[in-house]
Amino acid sequence: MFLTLMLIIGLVFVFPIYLYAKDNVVTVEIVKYKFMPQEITVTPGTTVRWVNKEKRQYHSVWFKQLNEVEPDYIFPDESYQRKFETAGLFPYRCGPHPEMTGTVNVKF
Ligand SMILES: [Cu+2]
Repeated sequence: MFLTLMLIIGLVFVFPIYLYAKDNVVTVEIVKYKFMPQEITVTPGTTVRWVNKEKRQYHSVWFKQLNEVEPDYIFPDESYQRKFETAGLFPYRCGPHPEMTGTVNVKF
């Protein structure tokens, strides 16, 4: 009886949290000097993780239009992540390669 109760509690409370947390990270790959996908739409509270899939080239994910300083470069197999709490359009670019651009569209 106790075990059944714990199992039910586990399924009802813990599992949805697990799913929620799992679904709450979106990955953008950096391949061949491109952000893939270039534009993503996420809900507020989502963490976006950029993963550098290049063989040699480093990049950065710079929200220059938010008047931020450029973050550290991300080297191959490294990643950069950022959580988006508020709705809006968030364009970014790569520091060393101004032609590399992307947008995070955060909306409900
Ligand atoms: Cu770059």
